[in-house]
Amino acid sequence: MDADLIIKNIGTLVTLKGPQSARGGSAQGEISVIKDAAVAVRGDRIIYVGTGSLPEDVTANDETLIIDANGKLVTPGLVDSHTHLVHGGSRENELSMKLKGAKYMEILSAGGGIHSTMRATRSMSKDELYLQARRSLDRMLSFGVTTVEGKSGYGIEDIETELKQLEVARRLNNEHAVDVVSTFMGAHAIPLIFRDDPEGFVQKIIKEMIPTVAKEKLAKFCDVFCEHGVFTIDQSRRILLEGRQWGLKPKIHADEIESIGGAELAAELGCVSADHLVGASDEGIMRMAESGVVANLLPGTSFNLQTGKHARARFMIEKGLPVAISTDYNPGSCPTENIQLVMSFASLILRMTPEEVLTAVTMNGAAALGLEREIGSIEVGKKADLVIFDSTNLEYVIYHFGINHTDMVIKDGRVAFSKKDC
Ligand code: IZC
Ligand code: ZN
Repeated sequence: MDADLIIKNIGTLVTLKGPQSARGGSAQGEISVIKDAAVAVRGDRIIYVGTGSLPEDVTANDETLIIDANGKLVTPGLVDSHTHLVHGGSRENELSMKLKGAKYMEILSAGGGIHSTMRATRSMSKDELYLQARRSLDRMLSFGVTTVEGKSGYGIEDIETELKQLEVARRLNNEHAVDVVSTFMGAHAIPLIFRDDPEGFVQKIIKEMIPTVAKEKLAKFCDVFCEHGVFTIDQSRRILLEGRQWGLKPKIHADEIESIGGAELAAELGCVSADHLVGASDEGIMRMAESGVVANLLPGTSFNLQTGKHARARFMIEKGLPVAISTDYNPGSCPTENIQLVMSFASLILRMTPEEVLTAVTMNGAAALGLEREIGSIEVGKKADLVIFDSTNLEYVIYHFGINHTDMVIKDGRVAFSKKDC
């Protein structure tokens, strides 16, 4: 069979070959490496992965694009499985407030934080939001990201703005090389006008917002900010159960700031992922491992919040809980699209090995989006999403932090980013 694309002369190919499911425990560190490798692609699918000499049935013709990796590192395309991609404005004004000691939740309860992004997002047109998010998506792609999750949640009680965000995400998914998977997160903050009636807002989410989003087929997941001062365990449960009735799979922002039993709720509901988990209890972590929930950790956020508290990745991995890592890109608690920086944080702050980190941003990130059969590893039949790094080894990418190591990104079998074009 003629290949459309062949990458030859790969020094180190990290395939992540193995079961088509999230990897926990010691499997999180087993990444399956082939030295002196080649990959062949037809259409958007991988048709050969192995040593440099292609088998006889994989052939090239005049049209085949042959890329010489020059002995460098190739990995699966990276998956950023938790972001607030589509939003208006930015919140650099919070930096000086933070330096004076203001806490994230204090800024939020004073009507800033998420509320200020909500005002900015409401005031922008779809086209303006699209252009702002597209710049971020271009940056993510340049860092090696080929699939990204993006949440609504800056319309909050204003359903028009929620729909606007999700429609922008859908347009990006259609028009940009990077795949954008959408999550409805109306339950992102208690709107100021519902301050004295949070239950009224929960009812609005359940009765109006979830049905509308589901009928318009604008989201795959439903997410809730389950946190002291935002949505309680009981409210989160009811919202996520209603979402599930409508076909939206549950995700949860759990125990980010305080330990209130979010991890336990994630296990009870069988959430696809529970995210943050800085304060997750031992019991919650063990129950999540038993229920097949992916722990999606966001060390860029705990770094930026500067609370000195971080998710217990080592304990989670020891207990067999698969760990994913994401940027949490958002204008408040983690204003960066740089997943490679966050990978370094995962290693330096959460003490994950480079191999565990790579699994976290490929196969486990894919599983956090329910896409483990399509993406996340370099195997025959899977999508041809690949990154060529300007390094001969994985350790170097994690160790030399804060810069962009990407040479080239292949998305759906095509060159979507090349450093030499920059
Ligand atoms: O805009 O602050 N944590 N939601 C929950 C966020 C951070 C996004 C924001
Ligand atoms: Zn978030």
